[in-house]
Amino acid sequence: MQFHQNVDKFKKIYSNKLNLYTMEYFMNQTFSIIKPDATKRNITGSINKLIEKNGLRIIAQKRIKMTNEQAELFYAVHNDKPFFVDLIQYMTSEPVVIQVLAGDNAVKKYREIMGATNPDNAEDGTIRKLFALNVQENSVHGSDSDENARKEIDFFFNENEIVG
Ligand code: IDP
Ligand code: MG
Repeated sequence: MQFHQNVDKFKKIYSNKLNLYTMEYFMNQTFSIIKPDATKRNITGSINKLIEKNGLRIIAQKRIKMTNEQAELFYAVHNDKPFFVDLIQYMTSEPVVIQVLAGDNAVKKYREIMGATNPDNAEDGTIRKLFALNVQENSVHGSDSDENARKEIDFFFNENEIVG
């Protein structure tokens, strides 16, 4: 009896701790793409420099050529938009660098570092203000919520490729 009670108690504490760690782990990661306009112009290092200078860590990174299927699934929320077909064509036109970034409030922080979707509206010093060519060729993607960050990371990375 005593033994079982202790086991239950241990399990309860352990699983609460695990949830806390898991929540913290998830809340501090975001998914990033250095887009075709940037890989084409050979400025992935300049973008990474800004990411690191602003306090985020690149804890996973690989260069891929996105397939049509990957791009269509990844941008499925935009499939009713007038720019969708062009967007898929663009995202598959050149290699991209996909990344997992870590740091406090990584999602929000990276959106700030990136700047507004349209570089004309982006703040000075942001990646998009500095490097984007136009509203489509805007150099980077960053997740817009913790939930989407998780989905996007899981879509492109295996757990053993993320090595904080
Ligand atoms: P975000 O990348 O800032 O989150 P979203 O609205 O999610 O912006 O759009 C996804 C991507 O689709 C943009 O980063 C950009 O490449 C492209 N895009 C968004 N709006 C337009 C537009 O009005 N014209 C052309 N491309 C667009
Ligand atoms: Mg978006």
